[in-house]
Amino acid sequence: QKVSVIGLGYIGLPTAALIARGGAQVVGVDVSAHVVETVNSGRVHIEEVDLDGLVQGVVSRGNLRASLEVEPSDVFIIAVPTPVAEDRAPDISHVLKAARTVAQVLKSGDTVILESTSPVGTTEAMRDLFAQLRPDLKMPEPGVAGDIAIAYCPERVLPGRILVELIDNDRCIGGITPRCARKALGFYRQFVRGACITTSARAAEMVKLVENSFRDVNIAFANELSVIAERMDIDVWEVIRLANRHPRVNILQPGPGVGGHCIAVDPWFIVHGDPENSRLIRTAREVNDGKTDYVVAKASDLIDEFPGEDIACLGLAFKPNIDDFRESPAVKVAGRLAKRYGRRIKLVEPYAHDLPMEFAGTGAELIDLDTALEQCGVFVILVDHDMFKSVPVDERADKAVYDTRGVWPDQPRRPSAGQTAPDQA
Ligand code: SAJ
Repeated sequence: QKVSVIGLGYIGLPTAALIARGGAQVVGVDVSAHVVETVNSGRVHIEEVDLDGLVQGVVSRGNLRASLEVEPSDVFIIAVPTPVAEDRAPDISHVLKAARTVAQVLKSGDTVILESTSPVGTTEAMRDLFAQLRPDLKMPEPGVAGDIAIAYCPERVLPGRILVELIDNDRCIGGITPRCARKALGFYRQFVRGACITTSARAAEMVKLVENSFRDVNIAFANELSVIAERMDIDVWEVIRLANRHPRVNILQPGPGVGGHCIAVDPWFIVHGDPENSRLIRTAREVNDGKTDYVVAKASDLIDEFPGEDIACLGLAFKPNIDDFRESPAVKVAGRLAKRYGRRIKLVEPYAHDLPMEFAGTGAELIDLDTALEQCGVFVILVDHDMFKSVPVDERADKAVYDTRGVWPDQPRRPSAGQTAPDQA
């Protein structure tokens, strides 16, 4: 069996490597010569737990190689980016471009699976494109077997756990026809341990969008609560902890906004598909994006109470304990503070080797946590890395802290410059 994976990104490369480990001949196709060279030399261009060893193994055994060109295969998996444009419209141009290259080498008996997060109707659009480019092939239709099988099968893996979740998670497999779904099911069965459940391509497309929108709406609820509680002078973390003792309540955690490239993006695909009826989903997006502006304003208020003191921004990653800074609200907040306060801003990020480009020319610098505790009087906590949780209260009792993640719940309030501490009065 020969499998081609188009797009060697965060999903495509781990998927290609896993299938190769199962013994198939896998060709990973990418538009970047750098990516192709890196993979062919047995190395990886992305950070993911255990991926480097896996890729090195399958490349050295000859089961995986990378190429700039699509080759004839039995199965094609398309895993290319589907970003949103400025106007929030989904951009499926990379999917259609990949489908065009696949169309050139398609033959009877092949299976084409789209894995990219896509607006509802994209898999059908892909079928129409194949029909147009390859009139010699019979397309699958209700009641017609067709010469090829076309399916949509979203991934739902969590960065940092991709290799485990690719195998263990349940998969939802949407066929253009039930027969197509069964063909794709046979393929995934070879390496997925989770349940594989078949449905239509349109339903499967919507399932992926709905999963991430569900999370976005629930995070928005927590973020809205955090603002309300702050105005009421109530500790939101305590409220959430206590409310979650109810057997049917499970409130998520507030933060400085929602990062990553899925949860903050996918809900727009639904909103774009039916703007009139997606009021809650749209509002959740606005609440989560608005939380980032709110945090910048609140942090600035605190900083202005302590003129002349250095400010430590703790964390830049988009979530705890990972080294992924893409679409990170922490980078947005710290970046805006750095533009405003310049060299007073010190960044503490144990997972960063260099300063992200957002900080170029601002004078902000990376320092370690111990130095920050020695030098900085104001702390803005943006990411709940385990390392930050380890600072005991006596090491930070004299700091002014704005904690967006509830990392230091026992932090005493520091009186503003000019005010006297109660115990010194
Ligand atoms: N976040 C909060 N509060 C929370 C939980 C998360 O503020 O209580 C924030 C995080 O800090 C982060 C953002 O949300 O900035 C997203 O993080 P995440 O851990 O919720 O999700 P991702 O983006 O790493 O991965 C998501 C997952 N989807 C769901 O959990 C429904 C993953 O399963 C998907 O495969 C992935 O999106 C994707 O590729 O679509």
